[in-house]
Amino acid sequence: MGHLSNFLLPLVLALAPGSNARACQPSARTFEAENAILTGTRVESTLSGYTGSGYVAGFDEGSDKITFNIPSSITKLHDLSIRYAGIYGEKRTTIVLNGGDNTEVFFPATETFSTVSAGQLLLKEGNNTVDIVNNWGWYLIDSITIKPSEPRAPHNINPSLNNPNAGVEATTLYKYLVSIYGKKILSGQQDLSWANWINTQIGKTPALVAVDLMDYSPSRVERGTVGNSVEDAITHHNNGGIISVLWHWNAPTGLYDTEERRWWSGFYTDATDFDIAATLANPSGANYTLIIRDIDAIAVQLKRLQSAGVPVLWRPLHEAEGGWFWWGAKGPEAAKQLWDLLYDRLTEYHGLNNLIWVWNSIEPEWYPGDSTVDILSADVYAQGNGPISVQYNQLVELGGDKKLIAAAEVGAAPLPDLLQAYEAHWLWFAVWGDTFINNAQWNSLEVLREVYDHDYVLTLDEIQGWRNTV
Ligand SMILES: *[C@@H]1O[C@H](CO)[C@@H](O)[C@H](O)[C@H]1NC(C)=O
Ligand SMILES: *[C@@H]1O[C@H](CO)[C@@H](O)[C@H](O)[C@H]1NC(C)=O
Ligand SMILES: [Ca+2]
Repeated sequence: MGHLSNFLLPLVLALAPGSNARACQPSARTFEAENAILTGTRVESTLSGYTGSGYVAGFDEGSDKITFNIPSSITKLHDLSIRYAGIYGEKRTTIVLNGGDNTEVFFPATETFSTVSAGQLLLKEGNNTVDIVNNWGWYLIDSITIKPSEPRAPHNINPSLNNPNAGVEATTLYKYLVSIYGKKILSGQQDLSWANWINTQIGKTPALVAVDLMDYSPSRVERGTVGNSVEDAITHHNNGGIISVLWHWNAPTGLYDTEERRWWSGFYTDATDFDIAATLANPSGANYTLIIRDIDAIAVQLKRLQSAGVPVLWRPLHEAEGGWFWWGAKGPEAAKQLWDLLYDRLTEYHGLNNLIWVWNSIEPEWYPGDSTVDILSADVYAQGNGPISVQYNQLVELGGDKKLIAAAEVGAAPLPDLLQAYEAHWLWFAVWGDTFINNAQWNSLEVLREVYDHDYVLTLDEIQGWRNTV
């Protein structure tokens, strides 16, 4: 995990799938802001180009908002767009549905009124409220338009892995994953000990366990760490489970190791002056040699998994675009170059054919490219057990809907009814350990039971036999 952003509040939505499915729905409906309920905001008409009789301004305090009342004849997903003017530069607003579900919408700077697509809203049957709440403020709102969402088009997932020499374990796992994609989600948990904790609490075990190779990083081993996550991975594999591996790569050198920035924080940008861009620019330098040394050390661990017959959903260089880890600190070019180096060294030089390569950033400029990425993913820390559909849809776009998509780290397990309503077809979710999984603010036991007992969610007992996929 890395940086946290939590702006989602708990949401409670009554869902009646399929009810009145044939009832007549209007197509697009526009609601003028100046006719809505205004709280701390006011109608103006100085800037021309608005529709109706004006627009709403005056977003300058935290509680300032516009409330739209929106009736719906059925429970249905809708696309929301907002007509606004961002004449004071780029801004953000918060959209609140029925007093609960919260999403943030970005408003690019504009000189005139223009329309931005603002994600989806699951309107319930009856009356709904949609609030536009201040957030960064200083924007002008003309109107909103909602329209029933089209059903998601069929996915077009690549039938095979990029590595032509991928072993039978990896290719079988990939075929299995493709076969369930869009139909089910794999339950997952960071760390075997927390997967066992879930079993103790609710009697079900996650299908997927994610482990960290952090303590095998040479700059930690030098200081006495002893990794045990490979053993944990083999244990879960032998129980019929699926394994994902990430690597909090402690910088090979340049650790500050001060009171505030200890050596064991050495994967954070602010705990090291190690410069990945300068290192990659000088392949004959000593620091480049250290990078190779570290990759080779991690290859030893991945080979132990290969020897044990464990295919690995391999997710190195996670959250690169956040910049809080040193591999992302020097921008997208260095991160992509390091990804390519890892791919070549592990695949070609070390002959690791048990790896399925999972990329973990959303922004297009960070994407290393289709030929070295098998699966796309994102890490999302937002409370409320929502479907995180905004990030899902961004990843569909990033991969042209040809790549499987995973919620590789979440703070809150997504509620299956919402995943289905939003058609957010995450292949798996994995909740981070400790203060996330064992914390009712993020995941109450009631929610965990609902998730783990749901038909849409695959648990360890339900995936036995995946190795027989043909
Ligand atoms: C919806 O709101 C209208 C008034 O705006 C009210 O007459 C109606 O009863 C409400 N319907 C429901 C289902 O609450
Ligand atoms: C290698 O990295 C360390 C730590 O950032 C730095 O102090 C050193 O100057 C680098 N060496 C070279 C040759 O660039
Ligand atoms: Ca208007």
